[in-house]
Amino acid sequence: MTHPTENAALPLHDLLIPTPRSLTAGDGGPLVVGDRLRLSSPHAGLATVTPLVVDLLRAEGVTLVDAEPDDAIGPATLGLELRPDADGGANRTQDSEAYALSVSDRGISITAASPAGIFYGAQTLAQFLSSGRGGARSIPALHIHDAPRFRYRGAMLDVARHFFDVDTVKSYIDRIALAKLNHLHLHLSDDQGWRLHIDSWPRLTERGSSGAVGGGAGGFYTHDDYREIVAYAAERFVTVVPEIDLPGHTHAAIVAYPELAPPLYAGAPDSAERPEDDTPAPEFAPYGGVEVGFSTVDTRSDVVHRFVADVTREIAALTPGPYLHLGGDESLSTSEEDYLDFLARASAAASTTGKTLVFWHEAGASAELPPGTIGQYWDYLIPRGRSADQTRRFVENAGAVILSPADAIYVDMKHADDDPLGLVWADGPTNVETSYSWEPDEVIAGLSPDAILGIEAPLWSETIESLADIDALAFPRLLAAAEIAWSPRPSESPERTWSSFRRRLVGWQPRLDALGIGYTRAEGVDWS
Ligand code: TNX
Repeated sequence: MTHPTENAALPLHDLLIPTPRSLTAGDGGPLVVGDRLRLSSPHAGLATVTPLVVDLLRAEGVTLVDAEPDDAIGPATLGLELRPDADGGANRTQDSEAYALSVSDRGISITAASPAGIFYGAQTLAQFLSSGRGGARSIPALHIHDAPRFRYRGAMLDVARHFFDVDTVKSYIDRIALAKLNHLHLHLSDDQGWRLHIDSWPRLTERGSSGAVGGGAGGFYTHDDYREIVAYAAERFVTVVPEIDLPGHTHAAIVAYPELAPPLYAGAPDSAERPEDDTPAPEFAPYGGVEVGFSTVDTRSDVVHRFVADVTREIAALTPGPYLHLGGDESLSTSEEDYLDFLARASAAASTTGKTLVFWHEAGASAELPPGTIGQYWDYLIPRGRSADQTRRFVENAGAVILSPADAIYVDMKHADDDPLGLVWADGPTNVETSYSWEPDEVIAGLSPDAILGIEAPLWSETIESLADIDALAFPRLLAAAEIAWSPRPSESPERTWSSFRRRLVGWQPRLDALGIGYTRAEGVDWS
């Protein structure tokens, strides 16, 4: 077997993250790929995905040219084929994302039941091609059958603590799509800023968006900005999950509309006088710190519930995806009684939008969430306190769970003590091995595997302000999360080991470099 030219020592598997369900050698010699491939993509259903495949391969130095029937000699052919029965070797519900990739000395074919599968097959092909960037590369004859383990493979970006503009969010979407992730959760509101314009409550962005951690510039998305993000994501098979965090993490909304605050709201730490009484509504200063748990809306007031109904209605109308995330975490200034009362009323109103609601796991304390509500677990790999009970409640209520164990895949944790970026509260620093070496089925005792919708790697932005900062914290750990989300369980795949993964990260290094992704050279990996 001949190996790709510039990585002669690398076995084929070592170029692939996430590792596929199956990869076997094919018959015959290798395929030598120069700087061109002839594209055959006859199916009308591939019209939107084909340009993305062209872009992906162009980034690896390969130009796709149109197949011409009489062009007998010339570059080999890349055939893209939609076939409804293509199942990627796995007979499961997420088969619409499955694909088969075959390479022989005559050419390459990617077959899938859906455009998403074609896209993932092309992502895998791009990983093979990147090994021989700049020269001829030879790919051994092979067959891959691949399909994801989880339907929900997420990344979260906090655009509230620091704001990231549309182009930066698009770049993050490109990155998550590279790793076959398919959901982008946008944390759109927090104490420091409200980041999505709402027509019915315009001061949310007029007044509530101007701050950021450290007194930074702030910013917000217009409806058109948000639609542009959603559309860009959708083209890459990424569903946007918008989050408005309630009833805590609401100081920016209160800056905009003081009447949302409870009568004795004290304001943010070190930034407001405690008002003497509740009339007239006091003005509150924006908050640029990083403390959590000080804010709450006035949970039983009609104004607040009108606000919740208006905001959720507008966001739902702008969002084609099925989910609407309403936070519910760290409501430390809301009494348990008020919290439960608020959740019941707010979730009932929000569910009239038709969206499936998502909450952080604390909301599982409520017995009155709409059936089917999703819980996002953010406690540790070994649950503490009530977190596992609260998480199981979502499943008992006909819902499911997204796992974001903070001590494993909170990619806002420092990589190492001397990392200039990141936090440490979740048992950090968090090295790549820790991000990689955990099993979703084992986090919450008593959950059936079917109850796990998927996993998500959150990136909170207290310490980051730019795409370079995003890359430095997210990479390489986002790739660890992506492999857990996509690849088979370790018991079903010989490549699902830390020693294989750390080798494969080195195989990805030229690719990350060439794509301009500024990963951290984290400890535990033999970076070249
Ligand atoms: C906890 S996790 C938070 C966020 C912080 C994050 C920092 C969760 C639901 N809430 O408010 O930004 O820690 O890591």
